[in-house]
Amino acid sequence: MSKTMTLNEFILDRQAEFPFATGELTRILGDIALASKIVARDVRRAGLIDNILGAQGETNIQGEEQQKLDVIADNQFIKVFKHGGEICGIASEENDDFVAFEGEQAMNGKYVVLFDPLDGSSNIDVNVSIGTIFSIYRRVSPVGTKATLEDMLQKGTEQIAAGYVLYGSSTMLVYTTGCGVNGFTLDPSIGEFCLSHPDMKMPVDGRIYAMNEGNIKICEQGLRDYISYCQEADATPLHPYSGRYIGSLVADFHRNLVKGGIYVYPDTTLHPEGKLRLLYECNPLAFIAEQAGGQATTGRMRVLEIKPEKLHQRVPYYTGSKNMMDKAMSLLK
Ligand code: AHM
Ligand code: MG
Repeated sequence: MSKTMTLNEFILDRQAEFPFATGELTRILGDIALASKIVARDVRRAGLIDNILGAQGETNIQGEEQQKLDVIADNQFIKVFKHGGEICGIASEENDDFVAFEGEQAMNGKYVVLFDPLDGSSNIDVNVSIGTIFSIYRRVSPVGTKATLEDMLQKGTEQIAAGYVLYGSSTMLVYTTGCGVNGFTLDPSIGEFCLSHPDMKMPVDGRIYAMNEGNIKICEQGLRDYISYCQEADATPLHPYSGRYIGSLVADFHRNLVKGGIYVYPDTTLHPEGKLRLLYECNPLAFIAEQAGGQATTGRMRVLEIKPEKLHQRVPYYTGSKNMMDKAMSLLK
């Protein structure tokens, strides 16, 4: 039987692949794993504990109703990052502005983390999979000063590492540092993430499409044509494709990463810029998709090459298996 490899052991083993191998990234990933274990524990017991389920009673800057678990997860990640010492600032879906950490140790931190603490909020109360998405950048402002907006508004191509945690039937952490994608499953009996999905590759083809088809009449004709193509009975031996839409980006993305598929959240007349946020939803998953052999675009351009203009910028989003993406892009053009 092969030896179980924990996330910590794996990160230490791979530390040399990281361009600035000083141990800091190792500690940041360790912090993310720690915070996500605490969030996973809260998610697992959500229905049993008072004051965890339901709406917080506030809306975030994007006008979306915050759930209590959104806020609990956000606070948990910020707490861990603040105490870690490697990070000079963060930006998250739940905070209107970015947060520059105070204090000498934090200002000497070389990294920023952008994250969506609990993605798929509408699924929290109904016991459906949700996730955390994160993206790590090296700061562009001088070390020893406070983090700036410019540290946050970097192109996705500048990501040092990115990943997600899926709170599903098991809890999984999947990440990349630009040298492939690896997945770890939380073994609750020992409280450790263990390597379960080494060197993940997104199948080149697939037969699953994920889109909120309630939006089909308010999206562009090219996408309507693509969805019709997915539904054709005999266009290829894989047809008709299966429609699967969980409504939690992390869960839909993870399924497509494992089985092959395409995920689409387009611009619509309701969401003219798209719905998903570039910095802490689209970019991290685009980095993982590309590292696994898949693609991620806005329908017009590669997501990772967009120069962000604002923290909560939205973009149309298409990501998935290479051949499915090629077909979709050809119809959009
Ligand atoms: P959230 O971060 O507020 O949860 O919003 C993002 C979510 C994605 O996880 C999901 O794919 C999408 O919004 C679902 O939107 P819709 O309900 O419009 O289909
Ligand atoms: Mg989200």
